[in-house]
Amino acid sequence: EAPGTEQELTDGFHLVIDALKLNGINTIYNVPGIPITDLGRMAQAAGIRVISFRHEQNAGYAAGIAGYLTKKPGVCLTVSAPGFLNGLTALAHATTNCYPMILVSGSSEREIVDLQQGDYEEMDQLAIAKPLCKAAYRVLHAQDIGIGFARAIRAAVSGRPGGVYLDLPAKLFGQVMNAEAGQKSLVKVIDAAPAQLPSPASIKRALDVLKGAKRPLIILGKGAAYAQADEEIKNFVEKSGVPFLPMSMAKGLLPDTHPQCAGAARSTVLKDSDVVMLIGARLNWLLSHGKGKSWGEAPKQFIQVDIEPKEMDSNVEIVAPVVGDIGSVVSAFNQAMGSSWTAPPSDWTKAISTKREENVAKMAPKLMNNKSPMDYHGALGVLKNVIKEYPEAILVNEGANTLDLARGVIDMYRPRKRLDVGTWGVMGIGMGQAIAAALETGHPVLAVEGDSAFGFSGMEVETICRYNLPICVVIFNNDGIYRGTDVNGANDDPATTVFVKGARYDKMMEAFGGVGINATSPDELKRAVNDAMKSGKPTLINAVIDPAAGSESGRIGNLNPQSVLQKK
Ligand code: OXT
Ligand code: ADP
Ligand code: MG
Repeated sequence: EAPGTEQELTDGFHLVIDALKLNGINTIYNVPGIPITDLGRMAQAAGIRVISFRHEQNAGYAAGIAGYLTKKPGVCLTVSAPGFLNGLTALAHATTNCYPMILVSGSSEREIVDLQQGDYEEMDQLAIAKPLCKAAYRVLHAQDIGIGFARAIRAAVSGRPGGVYLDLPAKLFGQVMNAEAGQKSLVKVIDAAPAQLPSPASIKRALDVLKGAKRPLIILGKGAAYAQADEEIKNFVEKSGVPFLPMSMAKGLLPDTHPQCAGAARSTVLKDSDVVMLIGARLNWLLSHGKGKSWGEAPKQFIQVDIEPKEMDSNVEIVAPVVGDIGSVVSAFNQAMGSSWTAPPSDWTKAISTKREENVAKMAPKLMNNKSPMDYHGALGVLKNVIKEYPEAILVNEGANTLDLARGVIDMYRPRKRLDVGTWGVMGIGMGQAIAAALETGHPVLAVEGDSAFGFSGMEVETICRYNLPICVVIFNNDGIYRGTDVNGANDDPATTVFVKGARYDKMMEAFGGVGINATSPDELKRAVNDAMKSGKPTLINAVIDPAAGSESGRIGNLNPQSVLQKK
């Protein structure tokens, strides 16, 4: 270049950062390394919050749940091949759960990868990611970074949200271009998740079916929580007078203590309802595919509200499909219902309250038991009261018995406060989700973890301490998976489902400067959790649970295949 004609330059690193900032993405969940270490440093210097994890899967689960909580794509940044693969489970999980997320991964050079010449961490990442996410893109030229991010953001949040893969080869970061042209190449995505209005005919059809019901039921799923149409949904449910059943992560959309909540009468409402309106919930395994024993004998009509047209008739006939975004659909319902809507017959609502009161009364004494070592109910009785006292706190929950019993016992009062294993029932979401929940919401987090579940992401307690996050992890330590009592009759190896007996997970937290407590009774547990909620200090409580207290696979033992040959 001739002297005196130097132009201002930018490069791939800076264009990536500028593209994120322009689109209001202010947090990156990552694990550094070649070729993205400097990208993280520069992003941090440019005011983006860069949260470094110990394993990419946890960073990915953090990004996914950040997307669920904010309706903006959560961004996870990983290194090539192994880092990418570690993040990929979380990307697939986000897609399965309809969480908007972008996995941005550095990759090695196309020329070498495509000839399979053995580059550093060589892998054809784009091809591998494609079947596991909603969309996958690669950017080869600095001037395409803006478009690449725009496509990724739009794909993640529009329609049914999901995971998107964005492949950035190492060479891209160092490519330079004219700074002004670079700025012009960036795209601020306009109306990334456009409203999708339902057709008036579908609204009328749905309300007509609901009106004709003698025993109606509304099932709220995590799509309804994601939609952030909390007031509209509450108005609709209350105006209709129809009992509602919240799916696990929809708990708290309306309080579990709401008079119309049928959570504690689940079997009854599934069996005996005649019309079921699904709002942001799929008829997958969690709802026994809408058929079979748990749905009873009586004929049933389904109404389904979903943004994804292909979801209709996926398992059973949907007599009134309503395709649209939940906010628009529910407000259309509210308008079309007018001021006079007849509540469902009172014999139906009374039958439900009776069942509900029965179940609640059956559970109440179990929650008071003060045994040591604790059983699940004794320990959960304490945690139920903690969430009642701190309804703003976010509950993260995984395990088998620890998951299923906590779901039933702990009432939720506010939307999007319960974050759990989701559609796959996956272990390992715990610490990643807890960290993102604390960072994205600023509220304290209570993570209730089976000892096995915790093990999948346990190293992130260091991350919790490093960022000094208000997270209280309670480990239900029953010495194993489902139970700690299995024995191996064949040789000296431990049984396949048990861990070191009497392990002290609290010491792990102390190793990094957090508070570690060993709690052997409900009273000790109560004191420790209350201290943690008050202080906001990173805390891990090893709650000693009777190893014999759990049951195989919690509440889904029926899904285990049986051997005809095995002698019992
Ligand atoms: O109406 P009825 O009478 O039927 O009563 C119902 C409600 O009405 C009533 N109820 C109430 N009563 C009173 N008061 C209140 N408030 C109340 N609320 C409800 O209670 C009953 C039950 O209600 P519920 O729970 O709503 O209904 P139900 O029938 O259970 O619902 C069905 C389902 C399917 C919707 C529900 O069960 C559900 O959502 N289940 C999710 C299950 C799940 O996802 N489990 C996780 C996977 S298990 C297994 O795969 C595990 N693994 C393997 C593995 C995994 N998962 N991932 C990876 C990456 N690798 C491996 C492993 C390793 S679990 C696991 C570790 C386990 O060990 P841990 O140490 O972590 O945990 P522990 O078991 O504690 O040791
Ligand atoms: P749950 O596990 O709670 O039953 P699912 O994950 O099975 O919930 O279902 C969530 C559903 O919500 C998905 O089918 C998804 O397409 C839908 N969904 C997500 N966001 C919206 C939205 N804003 N409007 C309408 N439907 C949505
Ligand atoms: Mg356990």
